[in-house]
Amino acid sequence: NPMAKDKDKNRRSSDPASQEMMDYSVEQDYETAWDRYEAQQPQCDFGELGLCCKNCMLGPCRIDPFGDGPQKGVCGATADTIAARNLTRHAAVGASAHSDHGRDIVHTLLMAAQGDAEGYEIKYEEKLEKIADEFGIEREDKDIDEIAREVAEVAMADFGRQEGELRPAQRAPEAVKERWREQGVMPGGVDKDIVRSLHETHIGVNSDAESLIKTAIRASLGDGWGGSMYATDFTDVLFGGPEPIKAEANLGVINPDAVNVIVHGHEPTLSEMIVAAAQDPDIKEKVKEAGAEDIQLAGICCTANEILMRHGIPLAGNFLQQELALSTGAVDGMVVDVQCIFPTLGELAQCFSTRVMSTSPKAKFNGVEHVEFSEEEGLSAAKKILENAIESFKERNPEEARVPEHQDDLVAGYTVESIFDTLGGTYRPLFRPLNKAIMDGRIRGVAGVVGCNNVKQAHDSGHIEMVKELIRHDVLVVQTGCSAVACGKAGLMKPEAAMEHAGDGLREVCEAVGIAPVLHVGSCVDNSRILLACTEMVKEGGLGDDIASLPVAGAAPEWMSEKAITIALYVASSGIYTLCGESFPVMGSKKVREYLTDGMEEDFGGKLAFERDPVEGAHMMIDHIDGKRKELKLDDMMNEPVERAEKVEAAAAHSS
Ligand code: SF4
Ligand code: MSK
Repeated sequence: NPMAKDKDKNRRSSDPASQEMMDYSVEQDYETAWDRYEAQQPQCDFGELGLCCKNCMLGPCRIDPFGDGPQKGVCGATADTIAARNLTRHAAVGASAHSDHGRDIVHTLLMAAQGDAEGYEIKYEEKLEKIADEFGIEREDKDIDEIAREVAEVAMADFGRQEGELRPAQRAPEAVKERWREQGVMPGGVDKDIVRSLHETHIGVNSDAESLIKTAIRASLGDGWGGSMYATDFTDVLFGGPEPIKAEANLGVINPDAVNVIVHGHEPTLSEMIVAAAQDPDIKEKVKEAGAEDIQLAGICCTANEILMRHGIPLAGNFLQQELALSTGAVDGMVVDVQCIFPTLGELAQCFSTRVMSTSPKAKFNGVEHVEFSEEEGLSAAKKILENAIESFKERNPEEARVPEHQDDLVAGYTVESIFDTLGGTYRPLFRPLNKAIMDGRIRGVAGVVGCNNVKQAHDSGHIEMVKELIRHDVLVVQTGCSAVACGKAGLMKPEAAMEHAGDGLREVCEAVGIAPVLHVGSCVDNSRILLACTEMVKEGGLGDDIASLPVAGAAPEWMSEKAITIALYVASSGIYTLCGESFPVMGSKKVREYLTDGMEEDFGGKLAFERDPVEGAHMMIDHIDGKRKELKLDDMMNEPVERAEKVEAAAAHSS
């Protein structure tokens, strides 16, 4: 691997703030993920190819990819069975992480409705009422808390559903649902489909690779159109629907003169309370007494995206910057909940006065103090966390603080609802302007570029290079997760980016409506917003009656987590071509590889592709988008802008 044994900071990250902190970390002897990656070389090829199995104690077994050694495990499982079973387990874990997060949000809504959750209230009544109507819940003569309670109970039952089809999955276009039913993957209970995936991978259960992959797809769809969708919906209901909002991104947002508190992880139930507690007069007074200028909140990973979208709280960075943020020595408190948190943070924090605080009973860390968070006492826990950070500020040695100056501006907060307003104007809440811009060729298509950072690539470069190439070719980009953070830091999420980077057609649209060519649509669970935006594009008409007929594509250029496997599976099986920058750990099985990258398209309308080079990957997506335009007979609109304008005019004259 070209990244192994390579301390060259430019090859480790393309982000200037991270490069600076990497140099500093080397100088100070602070360990980072890049060092540990280097120490892990060479990594196990059997694992990478998906050819090792330790599902029972007849093993562990491994299959020789070259055919000279064993081709079957002790039980007789082949490379196809082992790779498919491993994939199914990964997808089940990814789905469980997102969906357990979704369950927690539903639970918070239920507690808020019952008046049992301190500091929580229903902020987006219109959305709640819309969901109630969709679920067939009678609203007459009921107050908002009563409606919320009934909606939350119905949603909670979907997690444990034993019969029938998952409720939010009914939002998908008819053609998509038909396909899911035909393929036997229409999701039922969120939990049930995850449990079934695990059962099927036990020794001696399912050994048919294609059938196992479909089981993985069913559990993944239950995440994308279930657990994650509930997380997004009810986060909006509880904390408000995001609207476009300006903010800043990168380690430079850490303010050496303030009490710096970083929230890191995924669940907004805690971070929202931290935002509220930071406004508390008592806390403000304590900050003043400690001699700090203010309290500076910032975020890392998806929790960052959640509070950015609703409050404009700046982004400190993405996944691979969590240790670099601590290395500044200017972070007084880092609050973590679940997912994507390095177990090393407690150890690193010992070099400073920084207090890292875990909050979830599901995620405790060695050397990290635990401040248990519960919805019943959410605000009190948040205040305690801030008080701890204020105490650490008093102990901070300003001489040792090193904050890189880099940061950039961005606009975040786009949702299915707020894109309506931005693209159509409030007077015309439709996806018509977007579909029309695609039909007349000003926008070639739409790409969702999402996912993590991975030390196997130069941090952020996969996201930034791919996105630049896409917008240069008039593809509007929507982003979530750490990918969104990467492009926000690189200045691609501000309207001026259209002038500098977008193709003529896309620039024209961006300038007309005042948007950036790259739109921040939220956290990892908010990929469900992208599924619903595609559904709205189908509903709007003119681009076919199926998500699979839209000129759209998805990508996760630097993915690393099991959640990303789940996301890729539910996006592709919803009908979207999905490009992954790192391959799935299944390449040792020809059958699994070929099904995912080819056969799947016939069954689901979408498929996966694997390509590490981000520019090459962008062109594979553009080719796919162009293919869809051709099927829709829109291909001749994508010409030089002048020629295209003439064609659009001629077409308009013809139709009138
Ligand atoms: Fe080996 Fe089969 Fe057991 Fe896996 S399930 S460890 S292949 S014997
Ligand atoms: S946080 S899952 S590293 S996107 Fe959602 Fe980032 Fe990937 Fe975690």
